[in-house]
Amino acid sequence: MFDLTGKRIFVAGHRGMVGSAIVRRLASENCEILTAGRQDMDLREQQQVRDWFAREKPQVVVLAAAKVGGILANDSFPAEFLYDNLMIEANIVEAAHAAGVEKLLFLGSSCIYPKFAEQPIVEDALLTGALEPTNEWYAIAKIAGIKLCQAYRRQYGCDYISAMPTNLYGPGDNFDLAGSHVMPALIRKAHEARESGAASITIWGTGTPRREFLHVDDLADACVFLLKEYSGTEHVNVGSGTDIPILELAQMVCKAVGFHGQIVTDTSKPDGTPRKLMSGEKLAKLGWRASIELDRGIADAYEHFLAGEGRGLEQAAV
Ligand code: GFB
Repeated sequence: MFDLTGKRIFVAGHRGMVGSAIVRRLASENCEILTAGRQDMDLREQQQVRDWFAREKPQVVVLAAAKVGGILANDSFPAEFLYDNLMIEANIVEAAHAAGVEKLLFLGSSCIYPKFAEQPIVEDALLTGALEPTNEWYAIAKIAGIKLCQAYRRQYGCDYISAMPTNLYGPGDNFDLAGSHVMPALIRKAHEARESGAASITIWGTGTPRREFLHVDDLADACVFLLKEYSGTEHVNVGSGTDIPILELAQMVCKAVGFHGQIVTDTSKPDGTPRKLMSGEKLAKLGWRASIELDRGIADAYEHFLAGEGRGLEQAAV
């Protein structure tokens, strides 16, 4: 439906895990990739974003820039998670419209859905119930992003679409234990425990919440697929189709890393949503499915960790 050949494509957030995966994936699309560092523009500053778009004239935008973090970071910095994300989205969508961008893909998160949504969660479940409190600020910003795309489509006819990925992991992840998501935290904890000969690792919460994990290279492939093949008002879920309890994930990570000690739970830390398995039916009908199995994905993520790729690794014993 939409040809990327020769297009000037701006990947906002190219230094992050998602943005960098999208840049890698776009390298085989015969297009021109545009990126901007913090020194070029602060995405929270409207005038800077407007000026950059007017100067660089991108034809396609992938909005992968966001303030992101795991359950504790979300819970600890509500103002930043709400303000930064609202500003980034609003500035980019408005500047894209002003600059005549032909196609824009906005990336959200599965935490936009109600805490107790029926599983697997279909796209229609949006705004049908209360959100999970640990990440409601981030979720509200992401819901606003979907609505921005819908509003600009409705009022101006812009071809702006949204994708909602599930919990992501892979190369370039954040391994800072205070801010990270569960996968990089477990990789780091298991690795450091093996290296130091520790008897156990501690995981947060009860270990019973279930999560659906998608390797970021699969997400990047889905993003390119959606840019080419999808044009519609409704957002599209992007997942792997299966979820597992956190304790089981911890066991898989320990096996991949070669740590054979105990896994202890710290129930003073939050569990968050009990389950958020998304329905991938809409995307499957369009013709896309994930291809990286969880065990292979974990091995790949661990290899990149060992290579020192990722953020928050300064104190890690890599
Ligand atoms: O990945 P995570 O931080 O985010 O946590 P959410 C997932 C589950 O893993 C929770 C447990 O039940 C955590 O309690 N967990 C166990 C750990 N050990 C650890 C650990 O060492 N570190 C971390 N971080 N978790 C986020 C949202 O929710 O998911 C964001 O806050 C976003 O808004 C993101 O949507 C995808 O899945 O709970």
